[in-house]
Amino acid sequence: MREKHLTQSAGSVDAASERSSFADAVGYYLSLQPRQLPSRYFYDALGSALFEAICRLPWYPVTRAETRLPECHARAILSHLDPLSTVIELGSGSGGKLGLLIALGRRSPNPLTVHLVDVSPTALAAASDALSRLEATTVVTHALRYEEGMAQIASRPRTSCRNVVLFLGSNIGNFDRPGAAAFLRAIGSSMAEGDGLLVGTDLVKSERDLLLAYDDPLGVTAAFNRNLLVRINRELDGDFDLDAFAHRALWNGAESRVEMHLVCTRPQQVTIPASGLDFTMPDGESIWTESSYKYRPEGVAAMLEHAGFLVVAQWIDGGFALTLASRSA
Ligand code: AVJ
Repeated sequence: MREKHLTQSAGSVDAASERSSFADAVGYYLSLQPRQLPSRYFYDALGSALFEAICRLPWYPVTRAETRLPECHARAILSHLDPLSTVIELGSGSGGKLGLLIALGRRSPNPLTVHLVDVSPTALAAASDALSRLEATTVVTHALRYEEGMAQIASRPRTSCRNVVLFLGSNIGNFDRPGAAAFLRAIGSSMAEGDGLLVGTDLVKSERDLLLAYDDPLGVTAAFNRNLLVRINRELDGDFDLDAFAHRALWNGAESRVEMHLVCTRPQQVTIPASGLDFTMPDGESIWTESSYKYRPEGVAAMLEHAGFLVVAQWIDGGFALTLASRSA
């Protein structure tokens, strides 16, 4: 039997205001010392495709670990959330992990509404396509940043059944520690008592393995990183000399994070008219493009409890942790 496919698109930012906020952010962050760019801008159509390729690399274990966890524990995870009516996934990417969780873990085919919040329209299209094939499932997409998406979802009427918020793929790793704590609190404030939060975190492991994951021998991560400059050149009329930037990944043990940088290897003048920028970059100066924080299992639990959650269960596999918490009273 063929099921009904239900998908709606609830919100997105229009292209002109998207471009102008990108231009402003680039102007602001590239003027800081050290120069920076926010990692959320990696995900244009090409960047999203490169990220999907990263997820298939043998050196990037995050996605495989996080696919195995719901494969093994989907029933256990969802049994804590019965009766579930609404799933909200922040940073859904292509939606594969959520699809597995629902397909394997759902006991009764009660109608389920799935809200997907992601800045990448390409990723949302793939995810809603995959998820709307599930039985009795309505998919609503929000092409917005996490906070805006959460606010839009919270403004809708809710049922008395349970909601669960999924924050998988180690997406929380892009926040620094205080930022992650504040973000979890903000999510908690839009949840009702008994609602669930499932968080995926990459764990601290050997420096060698961490660096291989972020500086792979095929150069896919390097392309993903440099694509940010490609995007600035294309969308904001920038003139970065792409050949003159080297990809660098490093482990910052004191901060417990992998950092990605783009190091200038030939002195150059950079102009980005849409951002009001005109500056020189000497040989060796770098642009810091991403931080990916790594956790210890007990650190995740402490952070959640501190943000007003009760930890229900934690599953660990392949250097990765999935932690289920519920909103405390
Ligand atoms: C999507 C933020 C979880 O930090 O591992 C992958 C992005 N950057 N390779 C991560 C990423 C370089 C990824 N997150």
